Amino acid sequence: MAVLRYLQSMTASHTDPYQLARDAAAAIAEASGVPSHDLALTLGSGWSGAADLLGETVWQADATSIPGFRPPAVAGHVGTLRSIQIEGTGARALVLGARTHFYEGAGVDAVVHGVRTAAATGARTMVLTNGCGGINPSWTPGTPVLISDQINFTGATPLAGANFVDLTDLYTPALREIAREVDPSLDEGVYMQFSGPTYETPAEVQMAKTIGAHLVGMSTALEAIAAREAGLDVLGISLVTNLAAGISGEKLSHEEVLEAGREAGPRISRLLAETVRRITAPATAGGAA
Ligand code: 8IG
Repeated sequence: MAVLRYLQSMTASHTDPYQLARDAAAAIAEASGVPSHDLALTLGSGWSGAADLLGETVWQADATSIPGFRPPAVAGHVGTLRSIQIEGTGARALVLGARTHFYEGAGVDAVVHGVRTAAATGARTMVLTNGCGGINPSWTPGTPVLISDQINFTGATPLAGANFVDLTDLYTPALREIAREVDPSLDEGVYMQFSGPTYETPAEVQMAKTIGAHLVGMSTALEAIAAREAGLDVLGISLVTNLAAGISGEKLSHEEVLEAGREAGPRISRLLAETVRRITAPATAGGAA
């Protein structure tokens, strides 16, 4: 019987994605010496430099050393996990430099493993960043845009069963407010996640525009759903690295994406660092209890 129970427990941790996330969180706590985290960030295309401005890195490791994390498939993504002590507030941030994309074909649970792990470390807030295509022609490459809402066009979901999660305020309004205090010039837009790995056709971009999207990308929407399921507040910020196909007449290239990220790096790093500092600042006396 003991052997049977052992085999069942092994099977459970290998098939239950929530258990795998708890195992990953325990491994992070053990390896880092940081028992819990307050906030987590996923750094997408163009955003990897932002971690350095957040505060002191107290631990970092190759993500593949932690259960459930896969090596990154995209040039420009860094497969590193970091625990950072936020400058000024002392809060603990878990930085996920590795993202598994839906187009890798590893399944939705692999895509949202980082978010579920963040929740299991104790994080209450998930900051999701990405590089994406912009539909609004005034958003030149290198423009950061707050995500106000999303359209999940992947045909997939991280949830299973009769789990009717409300997504009315998926991207927490109070967090968007804080980001706009840091940079009042920030625009907002609806992010539409396509499956990828192709960029859209111009006709698909026109469809996206017609149904209410302003940003098109290959990440974030599935992760935001998993974050909300876990009860996390969500902040999403896109870096428009290219105009979506057919908007400018130019062809899209991954090189262009990397270049826009490099140029916008300092500005978006400061935006992210200051926003996270304010999110994690303790409430001032006289403020909300
Ligand atoms: I960076 O134009 C980046 N990622 N779907 N479309 C989609 N994903 C993207 C794009 C884009 N640019």
